[in-house]
Amino acid sequence: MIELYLNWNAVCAMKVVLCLAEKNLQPVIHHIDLSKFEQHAPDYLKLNPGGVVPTMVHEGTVILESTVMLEYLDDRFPTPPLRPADPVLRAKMRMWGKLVDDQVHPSIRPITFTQIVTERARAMSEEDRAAMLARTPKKEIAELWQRVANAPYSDEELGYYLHKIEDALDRMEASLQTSTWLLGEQYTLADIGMTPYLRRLDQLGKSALWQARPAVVKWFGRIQARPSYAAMDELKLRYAA
Ligand SMILES: N[C@@H](CCC(=O)N[C@@H](CS)C(=O)NCC(=O)O)C(=O)O
Repeated sequence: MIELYLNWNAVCAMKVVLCLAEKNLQPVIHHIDLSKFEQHAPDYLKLNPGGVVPTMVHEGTVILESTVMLEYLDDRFPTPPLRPADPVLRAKMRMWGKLVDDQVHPSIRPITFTQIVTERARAMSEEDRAAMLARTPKKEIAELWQRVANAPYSDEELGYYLHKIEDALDRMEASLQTSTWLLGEQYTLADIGMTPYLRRLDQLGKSALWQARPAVVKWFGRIQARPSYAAMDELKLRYAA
């Protein structure tokens, strides 16, 4: 049995949802309502001391970090394989994973917070916000709340983060000009890693970012046509308030 703690709207959790769907595996889902700060509940922090989703539990082992979960799933459930066999391509796959974790994810956070958290952050009383922030294990997440509540990101700052995302889109465009998927003709964890971020940008009304990148446009069309894509929307239907 695979247990997955997630929130329907968490981009990194959606990577794992996609991977499970591609492998036709049905996890037991524990929905963590981030808007109610269930990620800070003591029992959840025992599993995930960083107070973030996703968390995966398999055969009594807790696995953290979505990119690590993807490789674990491919190790334990190798059919269909979602990693290339060739070591060079496998290294490239891990480079995509690093790009997502180190560049894309941190850049999309201030954009997401600005668009969808600002109102909530400002509606909270100073006291409630201070208490919530004191409970937030990851200081970079607390900082995002502080910024959108008190010192909104400037257009220049948001432009910097968009530039980081465009850099990733440029890399995608370059790879996809000669292949169907990011690493060639095999759909892999590299494609899975990028997918929820384009979906998020699309939801934030930012799909114009890739309209001038035709290979990315076609790739995203192919991605959306895969049955696994619907698994993310199903979670939204099930859990979005
Ligand atoms: N590197 C972690 C990042 C986890 C992360 O940042 N999760 C976000 C949602 S995508 C979260 O749980 N945020 C909690 C919060 O906003 O309090 C991973 O890939 O698993």
